[in-house]
Amino acid sequence: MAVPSLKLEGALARSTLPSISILHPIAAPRVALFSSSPLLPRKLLPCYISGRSFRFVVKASVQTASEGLQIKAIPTKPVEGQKTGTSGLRKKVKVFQQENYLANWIQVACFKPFQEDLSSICGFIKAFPYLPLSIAPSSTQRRDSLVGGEEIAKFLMAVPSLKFEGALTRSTLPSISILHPIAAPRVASFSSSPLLPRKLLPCCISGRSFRFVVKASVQTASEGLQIKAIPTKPVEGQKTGTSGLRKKVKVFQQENYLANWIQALFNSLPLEDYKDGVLVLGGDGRYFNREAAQIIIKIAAGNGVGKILVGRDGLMSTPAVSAVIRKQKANGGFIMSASHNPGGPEYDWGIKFNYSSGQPAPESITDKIYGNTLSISEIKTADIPDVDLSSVGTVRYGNFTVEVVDPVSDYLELMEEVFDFQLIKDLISRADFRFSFDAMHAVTGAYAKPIFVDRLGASLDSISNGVPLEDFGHGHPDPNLTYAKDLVNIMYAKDAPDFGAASDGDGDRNMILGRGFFITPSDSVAIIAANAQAAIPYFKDGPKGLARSMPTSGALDRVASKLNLPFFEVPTGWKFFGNLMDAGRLSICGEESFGTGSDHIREKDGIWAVLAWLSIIAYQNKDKKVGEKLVSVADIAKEHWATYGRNFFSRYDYEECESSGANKMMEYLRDIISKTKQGEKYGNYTLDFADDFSYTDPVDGSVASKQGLRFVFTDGSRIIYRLSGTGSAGATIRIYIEQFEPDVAKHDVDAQTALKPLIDLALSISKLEEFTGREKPTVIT
Ligand code: VG1
Ligand code: CO
Repeated sequence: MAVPSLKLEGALARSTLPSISILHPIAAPRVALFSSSPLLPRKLLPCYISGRSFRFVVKASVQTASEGLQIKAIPTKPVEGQKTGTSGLRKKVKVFQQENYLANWIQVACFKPFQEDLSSICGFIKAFPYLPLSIAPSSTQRRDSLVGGEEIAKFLMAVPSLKFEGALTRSTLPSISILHPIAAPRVASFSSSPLLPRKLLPCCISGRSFRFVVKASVQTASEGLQIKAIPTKPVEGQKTGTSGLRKKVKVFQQENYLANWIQALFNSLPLEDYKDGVLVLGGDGRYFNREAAQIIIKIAAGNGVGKILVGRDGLMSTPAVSAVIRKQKANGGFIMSASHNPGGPEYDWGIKFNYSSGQPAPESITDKIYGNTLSISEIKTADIPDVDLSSVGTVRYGNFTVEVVDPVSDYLELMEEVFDFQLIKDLISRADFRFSFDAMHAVTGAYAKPIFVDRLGASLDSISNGVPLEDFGHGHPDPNLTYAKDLVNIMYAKDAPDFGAASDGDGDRNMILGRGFFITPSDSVAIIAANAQAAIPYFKDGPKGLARSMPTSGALDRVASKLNLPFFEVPTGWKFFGNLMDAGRLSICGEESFGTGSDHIREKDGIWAVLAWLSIIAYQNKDKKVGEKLVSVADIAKEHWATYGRNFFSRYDYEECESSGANKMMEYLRDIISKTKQGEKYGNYTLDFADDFSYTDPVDGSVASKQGLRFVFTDGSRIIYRLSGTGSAGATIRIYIEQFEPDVAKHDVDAQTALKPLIDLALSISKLEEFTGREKPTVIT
């Protein structure tokens, strides 16, 4: 008070205490004038201390007993003319004052569709920013809304298990949102913040089935955030591979290892791409994610990011991060995952960065990051406490906000737009259809129940390994025939379900199985593309174009040519599809490595693929009566082969070979390729050409070279050799083998049998055993 023209703002609630700040009159000349609002009910008047040169505004809080909530059903009659216009329902105040006029509209517009459609109520709330006026009115012009606010609040309280979160100050009012209890089961508990003194309990009105949490706004001056510059030194080897940076956990645990890479990333981005912007943060739940999340949050704050949206418990699948970036118009996002690589203190960790359309960072950015990791000298980090990620809510430090969000809701909403959920639900609820999903103890565990069980009516026991664990239950969360053994056993057992699927660590891969029948990922994308227009509402106008990674089989090419669609062949890694999608030239694409997806986001999407298959099966069986034989997964595949021919395909993986042997083998093959001539004989095959695949992006002209060694024969058969770019130790050699078979009579042959001559040829050309000492592959797909 002795300081001339100093203003001080504080609050009564525990949650607002950290917000107390001294605002310099020049730096922040105005504080919110709550006390001057004529709309505040008298009993909730803010405390107000005023001196000539000093003012202290204390915000009030509300607390009601939890059992006191009585719900009345009031009979009413319809009133004509309540049609909403361009922006809500507008009438003279006198009209609204008629008995039940407003009440009728609220009941019908908001709560009738509530069971079916949460989005309509959210839309309503967004259109009604002054909703909590009865609690915290803030504007003189809205006096009449005060009545509305009170009435709406009563209706809200009558809706079972609805949670409502609002804020006291004018500036935070538009942020009020209704959180669905399933989509967002918990609201922030401010009281748990260690920063809040006990005596200042948060405001809270609570009913048995309704809770109203009033958050006080935190208005710290930006000066409140302390940024430290920590000196650091470059570390070798932080070059990103096919999909982000992947190393052993122990490597990431070295001092500043992760921090260096994150800072190098900020050093590589244009300032306007993150300053005061929004970034998303999610992960697959693996070991080290908790520590990593705090490091990333602090460095983001230290570099001037405005807001981080984090999945609850740090969880969010790769496709969901992509969806949230797009939906929330974020500048980008981090995914803490080494995907299909195993997790735990002795295993792998990884980090990926996605850009503003949700796509994995292009090589132009990842190359820059790598360059910056070699010259880094300082890490900018904010001096803030670890953020509690265990419940949904918002914390603010100066101009920096961390919002913990439900990892499922935005993603689920998108899936409901893409697919006909009723069609799928009708299939799943049939007594003669059984479904099994294996989340492999990875991130899709968090999505499987809300989507398959709660929304689509699958039984709870159709989900296995549905709880994300830090070490994936000692498993290798890679949905293939070797590592998803549990599901394979279920699907090849005597009384197997009709449909089985699994997803990987971060939820972007999928494996599709029928009863005793494996769908290769190369066939899967082709079958989805061929059926999409009929079975999936998102593609009702037909796909714009199709694409596959180079080693993926040519099954998709045949669909593109039959449907007369633009077609693209890109290098391995999803980042190559994004430009084509942004340019509106590509809708459906896939990789042989169990990745399938579309332009609904910019990542491959495991759950999307499962829903796509369920849609196709549902569509083909929609007129089937109980007792009639259903069209099975195998029927769909065989029918497809009969129409397009079958591309036999197999991949041999030799994991964790000695790097030097593997590199020598690749050099040896490059040397052979440089000497090959068209027309040369390789056993029964005649060489068309051999090369090291190179790709020029048709949108931005960027070139990616050395993307895989190919031997292509005159009958279209191919042998491809690549080194994996996602391993964390040694080298993984992948050999891809493909042969086309037009003759339906030969379609039932086992792929390994059909491809035997070509596989033998692949091993002999490369002298693989000689170079690596490996007699057998680790995984055969
Ligand atoms: C592998 C796959 C590739 C996929 C990549 C990331 O890469 O072959 O198709 O895009 O993993 O998938 P590589 O370089 O190991 O062959 V994921 O689900 O690990 O992010
Ligand atoms: Co993955």
